[in-house]
Amino acid sequence: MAVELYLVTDEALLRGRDLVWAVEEAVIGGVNMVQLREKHASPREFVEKAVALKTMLAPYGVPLIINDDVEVALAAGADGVHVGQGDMPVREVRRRLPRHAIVGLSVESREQVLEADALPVDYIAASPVFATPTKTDTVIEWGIEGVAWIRSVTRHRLVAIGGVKRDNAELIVRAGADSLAVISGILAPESPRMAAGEFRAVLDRCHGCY
Ligand code: 3NM
Repeated sequence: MAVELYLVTDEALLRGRDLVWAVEEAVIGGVNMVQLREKHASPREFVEKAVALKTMLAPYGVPLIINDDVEVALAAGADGVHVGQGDMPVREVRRRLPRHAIVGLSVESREQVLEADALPVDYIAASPVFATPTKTDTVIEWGIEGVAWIRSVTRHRLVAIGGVKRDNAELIVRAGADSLAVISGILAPESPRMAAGEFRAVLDRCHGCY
């Protein structure tokens, strides 16, 4: 399977640009999975943004994942939910969502990786691969070796998140990531379309390199 390019949103990095515009540009550039991550929006704003993104993404066939909010995912008809270790337990998340929903879980320790093997998740996210100013309340820095270790022990799809840039994308894929989750690497540049396209070019060149 081709390596997935997974955009995670961050309102601060939009710098006033429209969310739906920026995400659509990134999709045209090569993003094929999107997570709406809102840390400050009201429930109403969160749902409105989710609905707007879902409406835009549906014709592209790009799934929308909601960070840490099952109610918002259900209200917007999103395709899944991503949770961290302190959020609602994944069995509960799974129970509340439709049968084919995507459930993702961040892993921040070796124990959590091993525990996740018994959990009903569609992917685990090594968080963060590299320390990043975009998320500072982190407890580990997996590094390339950490990604390789996770790959060697988990049965799940593996998403790499945190400090993923064009320059290290190939190394991370070679270490065994199935998906690269990117925030600032795509949303910080002027053109999310060009930035996503540059990641996509690296990933296509690297197709089958793991
Ligand atoms: N974990 P950037 S978001 C490390 O939701 C990390 O689990 C997240 O940002 C999670 O691509 C995030 O700008 C930040 O380094 C990634």
